[in-house]
Amino acid sequence: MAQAQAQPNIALVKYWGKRDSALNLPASGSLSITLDALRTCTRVEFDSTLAHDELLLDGVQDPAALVRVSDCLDLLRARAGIALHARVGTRNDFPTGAGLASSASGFAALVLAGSAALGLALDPRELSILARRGSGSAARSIFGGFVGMAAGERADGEDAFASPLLTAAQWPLCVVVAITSTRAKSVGSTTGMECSRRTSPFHAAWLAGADADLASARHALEQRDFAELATVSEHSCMKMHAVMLASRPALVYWNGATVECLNVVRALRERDGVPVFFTIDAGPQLKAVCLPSAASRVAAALGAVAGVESVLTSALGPGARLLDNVEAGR
Ligand code: 2P0
Repeated sequence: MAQAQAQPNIALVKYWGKRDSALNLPASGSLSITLDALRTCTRVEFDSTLAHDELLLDGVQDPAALVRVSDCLDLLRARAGIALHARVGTRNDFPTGAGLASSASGFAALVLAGSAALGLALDPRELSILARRGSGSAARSIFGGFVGMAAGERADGEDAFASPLLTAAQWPLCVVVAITSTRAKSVGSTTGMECSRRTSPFHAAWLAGADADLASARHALEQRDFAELATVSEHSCMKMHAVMLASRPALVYWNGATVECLNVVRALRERDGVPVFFTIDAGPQLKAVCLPSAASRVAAALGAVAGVESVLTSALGPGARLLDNVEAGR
């Protein structure tokens, strides 16, 4: 038995599209920040009396999630040469499946707890590769701070893993999340990105621009250039949503409050000189990235937008880690 904690990450240069669905290989690299304030705790216990894997997600059985969890556990069992089934309990202290990257933190915590429970001593790169098999964005939540995800070129995916770029302490930015709906999204990311790959006329252009966006974001990190990071992050976000909107059927992850939050962030920066930019994922929440000195002003402005249910402020956080004493998944 082992327990692990992981946090969601938010991509600044986005991942939307795969080069291989079976191995879950991204078609382009991405760059993310790992949050501190949203947490997933997962407990994995292998038990010889179980006839199949069991999963409780926030205390409730979830057959669809169990299939993905079992597939991921199969990879760990194969590595360990062990056929035992497992009892998995996982809890999020934030809404699941609502564009807050619960699959990222979930699969990062699962592979770390599962590998430890089986006595596998995997290095972070191996954990990242295994987490990627569960969910592409989970490869990044193995690490804290700023994280780069390589698309890789190999057919076996062994070069498609994440690695740390800067620690949270090296550039302590803040993220203000404007929660505009806590309902689970209607089209999940895996289905949505496959729809975009097949049908969006903008998909090829999206992939063609990824390396330039990654280079700009890496340069911004090296220089701690907030303005450059803001420009490339908003551009990557808007291009991804353009790909989604041009898919058939159209993928519209925003609601009215999302758009109003976007306008508020742009006005704060362009009219008032506040160091803040936005990013939005496959869900209606807006994430505003800012310097810590601006966090309370950004939170107040977003909290005043009609339709914003709540606002959550987070620092950047550490990567996935094993826990000793937390009652995860009970
Ligand atoms: C990202 N997203 O880079 C992008 C931006 C959502 C929008 O990675 O199919 O749940 O499990 O690999 O990891 C969400 O995708 O998708 C995601 P799968 P995942 O953060």
